Amino acid sequence: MNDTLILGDRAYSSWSLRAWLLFSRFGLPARTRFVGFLDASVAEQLADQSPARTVPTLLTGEGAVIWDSLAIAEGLADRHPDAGLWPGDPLARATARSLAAEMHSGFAALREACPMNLRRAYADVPVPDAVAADLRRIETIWAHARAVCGGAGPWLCGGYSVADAFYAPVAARIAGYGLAVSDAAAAYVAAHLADPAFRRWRAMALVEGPDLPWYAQDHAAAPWPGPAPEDAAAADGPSVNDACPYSGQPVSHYLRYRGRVWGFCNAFCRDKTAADPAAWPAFQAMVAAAR
Ligand SMILES: N[C@@H](CCC(=O)N[C@@H](CS)C(=O)NCC(=O)O)C(=O)O
Repeated sequence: MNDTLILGDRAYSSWSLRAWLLFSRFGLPARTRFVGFLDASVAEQLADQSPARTVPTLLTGEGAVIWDSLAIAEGLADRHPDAGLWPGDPLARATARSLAAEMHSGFAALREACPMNLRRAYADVPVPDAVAADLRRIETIWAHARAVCGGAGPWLCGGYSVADAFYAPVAARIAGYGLAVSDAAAAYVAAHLADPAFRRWRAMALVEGPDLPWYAQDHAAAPWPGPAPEDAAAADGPSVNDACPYSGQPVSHYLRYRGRVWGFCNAFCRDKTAADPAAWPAFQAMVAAAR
């Protein structure tokens, strides 16, 4: 379909994460282009794509500019009707749409007090009443969705849907700021932290892009509450493999993992893998095949 998805800094851009998850989770191809929040205003960096002025923005192969995350979700669902972005069942679909719409327009207190930062986690974070009210509302609507259409898996409306992509950054905030929620909500947060697509985005966020000073918080530091990554570290070659597991290009950068050295075509491919080796299916398939 020749789509280009324009995104912001991975560690901080919660709306970008939502749109990227839609492509990644539903196996939809797109080129990615990034704006840097330190470089200039997002609007200036998108001047060639007016009227877009925020990320994510999707440039479709058909020539449309879609400059809003919910419109991107609806556009993808229209153009990929068999991909399952929204649940097939009408009741579950209506519930998922309500959830995504409320996220898109709501939870201002939580978003203001706890901006997403995938590079940090905090303890003893004070919770103003307005943030507590947002959390209770989130628990209520998550519990409702799980009760009416949750099914056997961990997601809100049956299989992973747009609703889950929209709440992934909320889960990251609850986890990163150590916010107390019900056991059921905590289980849903944990499902996001363990989700390989979410972990791939976070692994890339950890290794690329500047720390933005205006997101710094005074809270005490805490360990990231998601699954601990396996050990892996930059190493010298040669490697078991000659071709990068992602690009197929000749290897030039190396990583020691499970006692062997693996090669990649550039530093970013190596470093994103080192940040969370289990999250990368192509790398894991290569390791498994080399046994
Ligand atoms: N309603 C938009 C919000 C997008 C948004 O606010 N994106 C932020 C980054 S997470 C942005 O581009 N901010 C730059 C600005 O507002 O100038 C959506 O759903 O996509």
